[in-house]
Amino acid sequence: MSENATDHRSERGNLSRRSILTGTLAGLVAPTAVLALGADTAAAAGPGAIRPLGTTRHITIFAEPLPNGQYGYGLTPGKASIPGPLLEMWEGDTLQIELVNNTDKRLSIHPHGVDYKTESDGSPFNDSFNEPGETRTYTWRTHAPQQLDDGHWLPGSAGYWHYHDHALGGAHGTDGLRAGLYGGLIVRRKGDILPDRTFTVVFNDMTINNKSAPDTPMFEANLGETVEFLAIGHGDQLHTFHVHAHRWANNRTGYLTGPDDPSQVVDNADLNPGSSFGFQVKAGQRVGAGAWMYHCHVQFHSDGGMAGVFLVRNADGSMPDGAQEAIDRFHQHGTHTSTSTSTTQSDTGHAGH
Ligand SMILES: [Cu+2]
Repeated sequence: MSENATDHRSERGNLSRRSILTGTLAGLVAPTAVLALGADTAAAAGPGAIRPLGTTRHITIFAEPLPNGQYGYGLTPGKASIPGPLLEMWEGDTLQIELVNNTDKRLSIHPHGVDYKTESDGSPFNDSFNEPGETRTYTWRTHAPQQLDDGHWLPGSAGYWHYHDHALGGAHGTDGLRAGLYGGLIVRRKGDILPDRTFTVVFNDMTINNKSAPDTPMFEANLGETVEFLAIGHGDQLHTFHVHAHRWANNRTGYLTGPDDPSQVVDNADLNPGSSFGFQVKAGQRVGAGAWMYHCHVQFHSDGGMAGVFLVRNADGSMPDGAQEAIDRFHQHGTHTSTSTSTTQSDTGHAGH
């Protein structure tokens, strides 16, 4: 599996054992509390109700320097990654993040989509950041949808969100973002389908997860598995996110609620800086196992290295016919097919044309 993929399968089939924070955080959460929370959260969404329900959890995140001038967040010292760890919450949860700054730079962590006070904003503007070597706690809260007395609904926190530095190098964390200080944040609603695997895909400037083809992450799943993509945009470029042979509803979950659900079905969506979305698909459904491409559909971006492989293995995990050959071609040729003079051909980390 790619380092940017989160494998949920070991938790599947016994949802009471599934932790809301995946991977190495699993042991931090009382599983029964997660399920009880979901029930209480739904019950709280009555007219006018604002009930502070949910589990408060504490995690520690380490911001660390990486090779080549990059930086990353990690859950364990020495294990920082780009993107940082996928964080998951249920609506109603509170997350207290102790951010340890193991760098010699000022930095922070700033979330999208959740509730926080100015001191947890993560911006120098609000004097909310870690000095070099400093440890600081940031608190993120979430809430369920709320019905108003007039019958309208205010949104809950559920969504495909993200977090990032907002202080390295300036007021907006521009240097930190460029260097890799970002990650995915998913807030789920009670009843949401839990995927087998989650892939965090960040279009950051002209890279995917700070890598260029053919070094971009290869996301792997087995035929028929429920795969979740969390797509995030950063940097100075406008992007579009496209996956071959798979499509989703352009709404909160990617699923339709019924045959008459008017949500637009897409296989390509805007992924501009600061925005994010997510969806789930059944890997290879109706199209079969194989090496499928995902890429930015701005042509000089895909030609410039913003492409990768979504490998759908056979249901038993074996390689589908032709998949290895496709992957080999991807590695030999990268994604370069254009000779246009407008194509950016920096070739950083690229194989030959
Ligand atoms: Cu692009």
